[in-house]
Amino acid sequence: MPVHLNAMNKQPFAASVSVIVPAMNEAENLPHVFATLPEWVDEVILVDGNSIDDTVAVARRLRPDLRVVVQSRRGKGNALIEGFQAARGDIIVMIDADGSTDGREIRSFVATLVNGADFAKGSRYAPGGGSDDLSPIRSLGNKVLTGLTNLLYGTRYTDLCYGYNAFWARHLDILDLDCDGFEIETLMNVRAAQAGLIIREVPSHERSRIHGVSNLHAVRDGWRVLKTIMRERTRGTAVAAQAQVALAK
Ligand SMILES: Nc1nc2c(ncn2[C@@H]2O[C@H](COP(=O)(O)OP(=O)(O)OP(=O)(O)O)[C@@H](O)[C@H]2O)c(=O)[nH]1
Ligand SMILES: [Mg+2]
Repeated sequence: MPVHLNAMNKQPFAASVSVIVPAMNEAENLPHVFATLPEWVDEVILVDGNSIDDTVAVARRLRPDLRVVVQSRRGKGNALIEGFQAARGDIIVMIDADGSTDGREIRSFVATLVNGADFAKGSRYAPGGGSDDLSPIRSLGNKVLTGLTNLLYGTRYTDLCYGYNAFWARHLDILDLDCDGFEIETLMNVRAAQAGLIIREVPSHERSRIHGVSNLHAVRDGWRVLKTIMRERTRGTAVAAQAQVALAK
């Protein structure tokens, strides 16, 4: 039986919060990232992608209470899914380890959930959001993929491919995540919509990665995202029916 966290001391919200941080060779960035995490988060789980630098040692030094999961396969999607499975909080927040996502924004994500949303989706294009990091090619690709998703799924997303999101852990079963790569956010977004979850966008400002190089390849990963958008349509009806039953419970 899973162990659940009680929302602990200092928590401004009546829900416990797990922060999942996928990290592959991010030792130099972790001090910056962990410094932005609110003191009231209940647990931080680092999912290591078999880093060949000091990622795990640095992370443990910075946060003795850290939980470390070593992913079983490769890719950010696999890392996040295994981190989600290990989480014990009521709310799961996913952030990057490269310094591009600001932990101080966790408060708005959690507030959005506590105020009634099932899924709080970060957006760099919502009023108040922004990016120092999006190249013109990535921005164009993201806009096209976001538009296609909105057309096919009836959503009103402004930013499909963004890795800063939060959701109630109880929805993990409905999301039923099963992918390995950077298409993970797309998969979450389309499945959340198909399941009829209440989705609210949260403005977020993305900064540039501080040290190191990106693991994302625009064409390869854009193609994986596109395939996910097209493939998931056929899954829709069955999932929607299942989800309605689960949500009604
Ligand atoms: N555990 C694990 N983490 C990964 C893997 N691939 C990427 N990550 C992490 O996922 C986060 C996002 O990956 P990035 O390489 O920064 O991709 P990106 O943010 O799209 O690219 P940039 O904007 O250039 O930084 C970072 O914290 C990475 O360390 C992986 O295979 N395993
Ligand atoms: Mg990044």
